[in-house]
Amino acid sequence: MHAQWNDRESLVHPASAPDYIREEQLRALQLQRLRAITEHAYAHQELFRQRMDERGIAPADIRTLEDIQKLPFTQKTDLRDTYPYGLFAVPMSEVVRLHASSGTTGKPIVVAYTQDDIKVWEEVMVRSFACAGLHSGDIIQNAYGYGLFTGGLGAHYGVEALGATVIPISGGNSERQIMVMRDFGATAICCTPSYFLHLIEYAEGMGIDWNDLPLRAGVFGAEPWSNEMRQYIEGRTGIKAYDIYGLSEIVGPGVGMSCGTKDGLHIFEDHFMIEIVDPVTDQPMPDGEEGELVITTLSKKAMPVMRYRTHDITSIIPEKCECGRTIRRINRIARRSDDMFIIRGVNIFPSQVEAALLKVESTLPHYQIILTRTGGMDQMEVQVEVTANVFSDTVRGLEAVHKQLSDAIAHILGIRVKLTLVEPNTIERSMGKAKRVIDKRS
Ligand code: DLL
Repeated sequence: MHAQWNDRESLVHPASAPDYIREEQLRALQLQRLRAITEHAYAHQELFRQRMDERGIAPADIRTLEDIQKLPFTQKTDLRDTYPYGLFAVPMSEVVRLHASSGTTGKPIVVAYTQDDIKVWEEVMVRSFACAGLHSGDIIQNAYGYGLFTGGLGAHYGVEALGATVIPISGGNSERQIMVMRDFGATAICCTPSYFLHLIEYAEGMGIDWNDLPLRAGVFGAEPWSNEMRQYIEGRTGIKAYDIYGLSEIVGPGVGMSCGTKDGLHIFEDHFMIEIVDPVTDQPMPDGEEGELVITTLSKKAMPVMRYRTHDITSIIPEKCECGRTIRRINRIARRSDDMFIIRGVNIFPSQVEAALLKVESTLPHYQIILTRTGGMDQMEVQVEVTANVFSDTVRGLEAVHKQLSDAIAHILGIRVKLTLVEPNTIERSMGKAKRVIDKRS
């Protein structure tokens, strides 16, 4: 019989060893890598060198991990302004792969990998899958989109490096997804949580009983999703829903991953150094306090990214994890600092609306927020799907659900907003990242 590894057993995948190393060893390794990558970026990235010179800082000034605070930040605009290849730090002959992220506005950003960078990416993906208790013998359906988006190929090569079986189905064509899931006996699926919600409905429409499928885990990420959403998915399907985090600028998926304890995401700190800063003052925040996640790639050669401002809001969990991993955790990323909008002076994040909606039964977790401006005032409408039986209920029944939802939203947001209940399948489904906010203000 083959040896198997998983989260709880003492036998772990060999690639996961750094997840368990002693803290002092980890910090020493980080410092060594931070110094090397600072030198590499200084020598080969003009923008970084210029900024260092302006500040009068040299790579040799990095003597401790705290010295990272001396380094300049990198912003998304830096990647756009140097489009396409301006931040590459190796000759093109060493670049074996490009990916790109389109974002919502303007030019895409382009990211590059050397052969070694790809190996690191595979390694952190193997470690991510191991966090979900997956191993060789598992059949993993990869429904992240293949192409320039990092989700598809990132997960794909991770599954292969794990020694499990990958089904490279990519996103979309829900009927085929369900057929393949059932007929090929998928034991895990990778996709965005919003696409999985869509698959849940689809499967149930096809008369599938989740208990009849071998599917036991979902590796969901690429967009914010709430803990309530996780509970909903797990309750509805009986699978375990894991949270995988990453971003194109850093590597793609595999920067962090939740483990069996489900409390936060472990960051693969030997390759990614994390800081939390106050998004306004740029000052470091103590562990446990919320701020913007800043990430430095410690080993990426083709395109090192120093102190990247992710705009993702989270905090470092100070406590050690029960799973035994020594690498630190951050809290689930429920929002981005640039997701926020202001209605009647109140700061609002889409994730707050999601949490409110999922507290009330008879709503489906399909919702959209529509922002409009009338007479200089911003207005917000929440459209949410409710189950078919609510719709076929009496007017009084419908009103009761409306009131319950309206109260739940008002309770969380602190203001009342327009709420519209819509029939199932009214809100457009996404194959990848869901579009929660439709901004019609400009
Ligand atoms: O979404 C990479 C990825 C692919 C991650 C597949 C996980 C799974 P980008 O398209 O560059 O890369 O988008 C990165 O998506 O800054 C977060 O705002 C958001 N995001 C990614 N994962 C999560 C998550 C990929 N688990 C941006 N929770 C990031 C919350 C997430 N937000």
